[in-house]
Amino acid sequence: MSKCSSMSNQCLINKAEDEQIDLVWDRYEKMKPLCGFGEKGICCRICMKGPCRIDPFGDGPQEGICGANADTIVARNLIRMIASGTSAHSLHGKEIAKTLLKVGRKTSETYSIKDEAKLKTVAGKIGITTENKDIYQIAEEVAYKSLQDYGRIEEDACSWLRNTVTPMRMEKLQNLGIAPNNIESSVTDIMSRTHVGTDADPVNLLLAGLRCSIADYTGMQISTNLSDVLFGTPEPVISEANLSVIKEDAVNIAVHGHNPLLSEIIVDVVDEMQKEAIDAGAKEGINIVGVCCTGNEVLLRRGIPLASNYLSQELTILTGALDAMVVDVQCIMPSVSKIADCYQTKLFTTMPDAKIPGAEHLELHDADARDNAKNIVRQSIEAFKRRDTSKILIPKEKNKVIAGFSPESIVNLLGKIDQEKPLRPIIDNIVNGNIRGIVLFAGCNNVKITQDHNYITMAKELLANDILILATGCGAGAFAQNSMMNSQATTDYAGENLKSVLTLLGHEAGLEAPLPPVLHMGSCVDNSRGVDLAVSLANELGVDLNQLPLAASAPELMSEKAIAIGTWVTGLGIPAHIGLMPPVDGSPLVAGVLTSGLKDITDGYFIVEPDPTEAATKLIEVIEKKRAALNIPSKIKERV
Ligand code: BF8
Ligand code: SF4
Repeated sequence: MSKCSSMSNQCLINKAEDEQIDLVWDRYEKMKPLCGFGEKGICCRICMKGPCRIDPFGDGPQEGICGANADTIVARNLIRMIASGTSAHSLHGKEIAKTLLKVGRKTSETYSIKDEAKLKTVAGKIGITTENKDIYQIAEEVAYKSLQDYGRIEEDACSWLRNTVTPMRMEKLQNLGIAPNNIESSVTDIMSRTHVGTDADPVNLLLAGLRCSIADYTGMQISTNLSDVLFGTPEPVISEANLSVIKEDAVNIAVHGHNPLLSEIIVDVVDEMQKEAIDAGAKEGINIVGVCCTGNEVLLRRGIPLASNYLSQELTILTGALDAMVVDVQCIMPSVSKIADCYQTKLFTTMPDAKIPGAEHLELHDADARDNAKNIVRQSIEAFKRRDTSKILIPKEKNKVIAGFSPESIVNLLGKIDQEKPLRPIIDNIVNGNIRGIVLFAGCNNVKITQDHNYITMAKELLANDILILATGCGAGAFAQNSMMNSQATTDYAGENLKSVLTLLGHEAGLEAPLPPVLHMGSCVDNSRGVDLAVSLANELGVDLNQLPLAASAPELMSEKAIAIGTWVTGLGIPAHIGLMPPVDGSPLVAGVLTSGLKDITDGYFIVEPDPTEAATKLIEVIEKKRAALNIPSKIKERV
């Protein structure tokens, strides 16, 4: 199996081999064979009577020491993953909300409100009136009410859930008892009920997981919307992607992780410090590049080029030209510390809950965020001076990217065609079959799959079948790195009907070129943007989310956050394809609930399909069935 789909990245993998540096792929090989009990989810180390494991072949123990069977153990393990994913996304949102609260109270020395219009829209969404209130008061109230979603006592559902899904979906979630009133208690609930000797009913456990995943969705809404208020709502922006965005003649600083609170400030201070870098010999000054979701955040809002998604993060350092990597939280391989040591690269950690041995820790506080950012940039300039130029190897392959497709920007764009009903052109084209459906690609890379391969294979198939693609997280990174987010990609990959729509929309919107066939919506928390768009379409048509010709896919998922996202996608009634079996097939019952039983409860379900071509075929079938149920014509049938 090749390691990554990019030939130019392969040269860095070879370089690592020459320099005897282990990368993620090498550590994976050394780890084989992976633990079969772990892969099936049937090991339990919840209490110290164990660890216990269930024999998947039926010869050995079928119960843990306490009597828990495979169904209980698998369900408990799975929902603990959901709880962890929910914590990660939600805490991100909480940090942003706390920052907005400071801004509203005029106690922030660093941050301000960049999008007042969005603040007012958001206020309306969560039931806050704006008349006769100044912008600070609105910000304070919005932040306060958002923070209440983390700890409310009242039994009614979270504010950020109530008005962000369709009314029908809300009713369904409430009737099922899975509309959370409190994000953090949905996590605590899981940790409590999975304690030894508590909930042993796999279905009851899974329902708690489903409820927690809806809390995950709620936290994402907070993260995305309040980040837009503080840092601006993305508009289409042209940039580049791939490791080639690292420049030999610049001081290169990678921002990596998820939370935009620090990366935004670094981008801000760079302008003031360009001269220092040039004086140090960096002809092109300071060059900020993005990695993972922090990379997506600054790409969408600031046009910062994206160097890498998850799996090739180590390769950014292997170029020998990365002078600093600044990380915040989540999806940072601890290995970057050791690899940075082989080069001049400085590694900075910035969050109290995410330290890495070997890194310099410069904590982000509102009062000194700018000073810390300058300190980081200054140390990066010093690192640039220490570079060993003989070790530099930067791949050449560069890809143009058009990013920044927030629902607001899509509405603005389409408003140029129909100001009264901006979504009409999309709806009309879905109804007439020019756009047969929409698939949202999300999630990670996984070392078990050739990097980006599943994304690209599936997308080509779906686009050829006139299915529009939205993308977030490392999925978006995969498409950006593989030239699928520009106008040329529409010419190259879109089916004739989709191509004509994207060309027409692009021209009518004044772009003088087709819209890209894969729309970059942002980081993983920005999956909420995909829901916003879908909810607007559903509300316009007067249907629920499960009725739309929609699906989601995480073909290379890896993290617990991806499990949480996949689960809420199904909770919202949308089929979710995953390209790897999560650790659940030690329990046919749990696997069965996820892949079919859920359908009767939420209308959503998981499709597990490792083969990307098969997966695309299955998603096309799903979309055709939804079209048939809505009674809108099927171009497939017409063609046959
Ligand atoms: O939150 S897609 S590898 S970077 S978990 Fe992580 Fe997965 Fe990437 Fe963004 Ni999302
Ligand atoms: Fe074993 Fe039960 Fe303890 Fe798990 S909770 S480790 S199954 S005894």
